[in-house]
Amino acid sequence: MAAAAFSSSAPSPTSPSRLTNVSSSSLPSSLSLSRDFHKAQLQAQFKSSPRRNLCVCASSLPPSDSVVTLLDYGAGNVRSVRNAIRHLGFQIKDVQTPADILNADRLIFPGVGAFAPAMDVLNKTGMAEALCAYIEKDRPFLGICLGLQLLFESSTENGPVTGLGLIPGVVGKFDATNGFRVPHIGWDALQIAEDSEILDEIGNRHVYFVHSYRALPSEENKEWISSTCNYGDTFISSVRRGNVHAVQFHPEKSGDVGLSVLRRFLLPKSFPPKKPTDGRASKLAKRVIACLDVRANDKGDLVVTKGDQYDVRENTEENEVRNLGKPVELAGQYYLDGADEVSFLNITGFRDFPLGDLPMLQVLRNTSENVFVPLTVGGGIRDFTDSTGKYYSSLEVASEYFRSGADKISIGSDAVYAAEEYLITKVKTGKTSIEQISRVYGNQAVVVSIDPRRVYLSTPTDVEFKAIKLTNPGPNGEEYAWYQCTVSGGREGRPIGAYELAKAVEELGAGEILLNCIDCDGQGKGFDIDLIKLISDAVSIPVIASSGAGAAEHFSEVFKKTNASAALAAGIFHRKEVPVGSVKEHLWKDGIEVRI
Ligand code: 1PR
Repeated sequence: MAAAAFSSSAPSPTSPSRLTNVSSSSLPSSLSLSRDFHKAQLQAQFKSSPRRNLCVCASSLPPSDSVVTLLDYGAGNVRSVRNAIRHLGFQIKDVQTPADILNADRLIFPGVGAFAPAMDVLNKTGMAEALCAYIEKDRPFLGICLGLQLLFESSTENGPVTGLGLIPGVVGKFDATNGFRVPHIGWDALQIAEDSEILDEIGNRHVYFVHSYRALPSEENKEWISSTCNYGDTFISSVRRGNVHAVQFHPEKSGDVGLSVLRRFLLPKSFPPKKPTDGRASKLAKRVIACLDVRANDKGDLVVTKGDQYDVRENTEENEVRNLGKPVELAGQYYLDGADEVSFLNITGFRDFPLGDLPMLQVLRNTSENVFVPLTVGGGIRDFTDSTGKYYSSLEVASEYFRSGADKISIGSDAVYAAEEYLITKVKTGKTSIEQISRVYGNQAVVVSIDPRRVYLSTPTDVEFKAIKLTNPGPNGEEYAWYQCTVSGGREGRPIGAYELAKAVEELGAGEILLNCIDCDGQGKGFDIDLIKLISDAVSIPVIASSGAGAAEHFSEVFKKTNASAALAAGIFHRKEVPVGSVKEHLWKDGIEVRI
């Protein structure tokens, strides 16, 4: 979860003083809930909420079999959960008052963001009390991600911060010292207890996690545990007691397996107790990501394009932008083909104002209706002042992307400027886009996309940046190179190396690195193993290898020779040379765990 700059001393909702006495007119609408949340997040300090002496009374609204009540406090991308619920044929009723919680027939709580501001909103709005009352009555409940963590007594996330206190235990951060990368991002395997019910179709198949904090099993909470997952240590991946369920993974992002979890929660009586399963998941899978470089062509249509070393124009007299298809259609196809994630890079975002790019936001909205794996979007994420003089922070730009369906945002040029300044001043100002966005949405939501170019050297001491000995010497027999970062889609080289940049952005709060290589882009000759090894050994956050894939073997090579957590490709998928499924089959046969 997010590393937000808050701490809390909110009263324990399990204490007798937590019962509320609120008239519904004094309670905020979902809109003001959302506003409250953002205010809470953006305030420099978290103040403890006043103790309440309130009583929430349930009214007797008629139940409806096709309505799901959703508790969305406006902290991030709940669009995917909404889309998944609608995809399964249900309507959504948003919680606006605590009474809506108490009146729910089934309640889904997709916790998003950081623990402290979430608890702050729940306490301030009386939702905490209503949630506890609802759960204590064994009403149908499904918490997702932070929606699981908040059920515990407390969290160390910028805390200690008091939670709802329904499950014994403290939520703590993963230990990154034992070689496991934090955040825990990707598709992992579960060890499922006998009577898990909503997990019955998962079996040995992977589900998607993205978090830095987790709860550990103990004697005190063992009766709650319905599954565990092993990532460095064994943590609680789901809990269940009666009709109350919560999962640390994201069912709405776990493809058809994840949809089965939601379906079984929503329609518990419609399924046989256990279905046979055919998966073979045993640990965190290496991810295969399909990337769509998107831009407007000369006619103004948004198209998927693909460059050769970042040149996306055809080598013809017209010199038009290469057009490889429509973004929403291609993304949908890659989802069906088994891509573990889909990335959209708005490659001209650096010169346009992304919030003015409504087609791109629409692409995200439409894609997220049918694609139930994580979506990343990049391009143009930075502070911006428009032609009327109105200022938008990078956080506002990113928020719009999240609201439109993105799970992660990717920062390119702006990360380079931020890292350059940080390396000079050694001061974290809290104002860079990386810091602003990771503070509110968590570092797992912030990818930094690096666009380096090889600069050959005769000796490694020729530059002040990290240089490495090359496996294959340069065109003039040079044995060394450094990797110079660029901005504006490779158009401008900057005085910083990929190594220095990667380490700086990790310190600033990036949760993942998308590592391109301009020399290899579109060449189909394989990934730059030297570069990917250099960077994936230098940082402890996940690294996505990118640029140069031309065959399934290139994916095995990068996973065998480097510590990359994922590999991304564009051209071979767009040109249908090697489908995603064949890449994964190949990896599996080669002994590399992937989600099949
Ligand atoms: O600088 O924050 O606005 O972000 C711009 C984003 O757009 C960056 O992530 C940058 O990588 C990307 N970008 C800018 N110009 C181009 C271009 O191609 N002219 N695309 C571009 C970069 C690189 C990869 C590509 C892989 C795999 N694309 O994402 O998909 O190299 O390709 P391959 O498998 O065909 O070899 P900002």
